[in-house]
Amino acid sequence: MTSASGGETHQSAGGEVPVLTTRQGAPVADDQNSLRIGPRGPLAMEDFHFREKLFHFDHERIPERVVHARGFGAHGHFENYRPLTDLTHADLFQRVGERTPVFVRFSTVAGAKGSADLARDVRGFAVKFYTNQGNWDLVGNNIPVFFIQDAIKFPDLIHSAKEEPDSGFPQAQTAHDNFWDFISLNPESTHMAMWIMSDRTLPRSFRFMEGFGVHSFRLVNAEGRARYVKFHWKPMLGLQSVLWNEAVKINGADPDFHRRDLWNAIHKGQYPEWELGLQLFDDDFADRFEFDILDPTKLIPEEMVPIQRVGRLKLDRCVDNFFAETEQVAFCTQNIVPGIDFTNDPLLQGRNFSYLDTQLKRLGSPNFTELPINAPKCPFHTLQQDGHMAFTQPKGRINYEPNSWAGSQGGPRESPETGFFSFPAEEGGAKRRLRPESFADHYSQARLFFRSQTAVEQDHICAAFTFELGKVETPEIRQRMVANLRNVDEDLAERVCSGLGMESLPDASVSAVPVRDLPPSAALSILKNPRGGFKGRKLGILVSDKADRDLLEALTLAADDAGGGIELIGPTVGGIDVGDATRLPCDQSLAGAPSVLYDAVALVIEESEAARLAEFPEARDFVTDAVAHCKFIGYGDGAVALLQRAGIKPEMVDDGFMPLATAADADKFIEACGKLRHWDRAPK
Ligand code: HDE
Repeated sequence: MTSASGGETHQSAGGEVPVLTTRQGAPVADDQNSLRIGPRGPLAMEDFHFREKLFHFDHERIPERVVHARGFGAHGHFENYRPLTDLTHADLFQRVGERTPVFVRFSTVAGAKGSADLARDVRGFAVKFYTNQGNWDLVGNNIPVFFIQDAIKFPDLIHSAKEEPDSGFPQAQTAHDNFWDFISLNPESTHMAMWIMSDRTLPRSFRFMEGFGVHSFRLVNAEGRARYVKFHWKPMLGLQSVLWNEAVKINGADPDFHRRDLWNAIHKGQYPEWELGLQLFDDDFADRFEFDILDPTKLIPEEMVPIQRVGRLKLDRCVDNFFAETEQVAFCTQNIVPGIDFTNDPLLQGRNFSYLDTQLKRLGSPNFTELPINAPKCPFHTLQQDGHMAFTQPKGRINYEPNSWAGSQGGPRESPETGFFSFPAEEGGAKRRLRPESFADHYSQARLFFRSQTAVEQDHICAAFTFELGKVETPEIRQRMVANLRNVDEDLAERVCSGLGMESLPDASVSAVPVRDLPPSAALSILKNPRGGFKGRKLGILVSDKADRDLLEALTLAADDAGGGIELIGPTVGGIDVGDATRLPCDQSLAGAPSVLYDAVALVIEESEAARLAEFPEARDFVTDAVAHCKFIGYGDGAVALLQRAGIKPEMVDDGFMPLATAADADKFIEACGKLRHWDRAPK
């Protein structure tokens, strides 16, 4: 490294360090200074290195996705538990233990590429399987139903959810007039509205959420027999969400909370896994079922059609380059393989147009399929040619068929044996614009969802509606939404009505068909399905100088044994003095690590240091937030001064507070943390 006449830094190539070149390969002598006439004179136009560098920089951006712009991806594989030959001839499902490479991209829907991760929003869960018979894209969400019943309404839905066009805000939020105006005028959205106001839209991490293909698809076996299927992803670590108050604070403390979580987990070898579940049914069931299986605003309760778990998805490799992989990956619902087929779900049919179309806008050329992240990993041969950015260089004269040339000279040919055949469903009827009557029940499953939740979850739904509608400035929209909620559940409507300070409950809106009481489905609740255990979770330990080193080691060991991890949070990131020759380094400083970033917290602080720390608002917030968010709190003797100064009175110390002195206490504490939250503390 040298410093030149202007004091700028120069670092030179040599040994293993390659020479910097232009895109044309010409070596560059000086990358710090542009070519100029005289030391303080104008720049020379002939500076090809400067021009090329700026030109390329000016064109670095491509249009972000019109929806799902904010996302994060990783590589992995899918492994079969058993052959599914009876159900499908899809090559990827034929052999037990076979692994198919996958790329998965998780996303939020409404926010821009740079928006925060913890927006209250649906999460995308898009999986590209690179199978031996081509790419299969299962482009799903973390919610099993959708807002609308016809793809023609998608632009309206998304326009209403995104920033309002005049002001350009709010960003990544549905808490505004346009969105609730649209939802309240489209009763078909009510079921989805219940889901988005639930904790499902505040996942603790991508690793702790379910995925759903949403639509009914078909599986077709070698004999041509078809069954309907709904695809599910079940997280091996169980479901977990954060509280709204946490989400708001996480967005400030770490807007990359979800992508950092996935990146760190994979780098640490804690590879996230999901099981693929199939809900299989036939025409008989479809005819008997009280809703239309083509209606994407409806689900089939697991209690009615149980889920068969057929394989496991594991993500074990982060991308090398975010742009090349995560940004350029192009999922298309039309990417399907022999043995799997579409149904007439009108949303799916519309999506099959939109995804291919959008890739051309985003990636700029029909050759986006040649990008490494999008290209199949099996051999592929088409007669398509040319276009912007054609990277392959096909040989030979054949670009059409049929043709007269024999053998390989004649190029690729169709294959009736292995090729894709569409399921020969009989179709007919008058050509009309209409909504089928079988799609008309918009409230019964919304009620089913609400009544399947625990009291805590119902509280969160009521609070979310109250918050979101509280941001709506037009009283008529608030009233219309509450009128719709009366068809879902009277108690819900009353609570939202009173939360909004409305003078009286509006009349219930008119429902197209009578609303039914359906048996609750426990599978729809997060809290009724606890997985238990601290695996994959993180303990934040607030420490000070003279902290009990043995206790810290015991906590670290217990968290490790449970498959979780810890971070030490010190007054400074430089570390703490624990009486050894070397300082114990910390992972975070208190100012940058509020307790919202952790699943549970421990306070391992020496007494006099606790009194000193307690003077800092960050330390008091660390405690009061952990209490408010129903977290398990372990505390050593010394920490009592901080608890007191944070306003924790002795009568507030419930079973979620656990004294820590010995290694056995540490084990007991981590075991309790496996319950994730001490819900008894939640305000009633
Ligand atoms: Fe999408 N959706 N969508 N969507 N969607 C896109 O395609 C669209 C829908 C989903 O990580 C776009 O490549 C229409 C349902 C995910 O790259 C676009 C309709 C479900 C992703 C598009 C829907 C989804 C997208 C924008 C109504 C769950 C991100 C960028 C008929 C089953 C994929 C892009 C990724 C992305 C259109 C509804 C999931 C514009 C027209 C239902 C996970 O093509």
